[in-house]
Amino acid sequence: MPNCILIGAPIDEGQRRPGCVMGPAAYRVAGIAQAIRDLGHGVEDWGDLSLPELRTVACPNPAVHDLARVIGWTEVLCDKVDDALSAGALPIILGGDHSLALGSVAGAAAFAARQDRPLFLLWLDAHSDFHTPLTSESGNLHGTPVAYITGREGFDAFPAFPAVIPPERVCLFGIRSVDPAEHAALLRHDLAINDMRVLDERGIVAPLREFLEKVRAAGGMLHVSLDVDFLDPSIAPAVGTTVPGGTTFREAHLVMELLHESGLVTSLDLVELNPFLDERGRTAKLMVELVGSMMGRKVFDRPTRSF
Ligand code: 4U7
Ligand code: MN
Ligand code: MN
Ligand code: MN
Repeated sequence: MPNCILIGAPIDEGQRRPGCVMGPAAYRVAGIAQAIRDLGHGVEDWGDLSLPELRTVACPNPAVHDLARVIGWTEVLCDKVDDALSAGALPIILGGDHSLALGSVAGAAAFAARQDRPLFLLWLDAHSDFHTPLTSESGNLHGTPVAYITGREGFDAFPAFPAVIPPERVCLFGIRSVDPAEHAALLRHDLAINDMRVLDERGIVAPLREFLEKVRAAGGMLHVSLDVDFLDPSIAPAVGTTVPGGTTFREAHLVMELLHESGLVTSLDLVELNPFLDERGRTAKLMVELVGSMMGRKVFDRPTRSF
């Protein structure tokens, strides 16, 4: 595994509940850098990003708020994630709400295109985040990144997405809250949809392995976007959009352990942590432990795999 670069993205304009700006600080307090170092990897912390100068922009949907600021974050994140990948590192973006993925995945896509490698996307989330700025009823742009990344229309005010990811390279994993407009659009696009019903029946291992095999066969890069609400709210309360019926502690760790074994992950977002809603830092700590599993921590370390 390459060394990691931490990029703080204190963004909360993609939704309406204050608190996500404290996310990067909470991850640092929870010891994310040391947890990764303890596993034998180098870590550089690039600190927190700040907003560039804003452009004047407009959106026909009056519900959409903070468009110019979200676009500003998108531009700066795209640039920094591309820089971190160009430095040969694995960027870990400390959010911040999920609108940061508009920029982080754009940066990964720009880099992948220059390398002439296909980029794949694993979306660990309770939500499909497949709204466009035109279909969003809440007007919260954290519900839109998957649509931007897959090249849907309605993002005219945004920078053109560098190299659109075909829906076949996207895997939604853990979803259990999909709005009608998203549902209709998902039926018209060929994303892998591993909703909680599917995961209940099949478990997490087979569907995840299927996707990882596709990535490997294509020689692809893999961006993982981990939304706190992927986890069940009983173990991860620090999020504004809790949805019951999420993944358990062990399921989530197993996802991260399988990702480690695959050796395929090239960039990671940690999003939607709202430390103001946390209970004595438990959600921040859990997220850091999950990163540990993705970076190679094992439940029981064996010299060789015997299962
Ligand atoms: B998150 C929602 F209406 N679909 O559009 C919306 F249910 O990044 C939620 O996954 C979006 O947390 C959730 O506002 C965005 C809602
Ligand atoms: Mn740059
Ligand atoms: Mn999300
Ligand atoms: Mn979500």
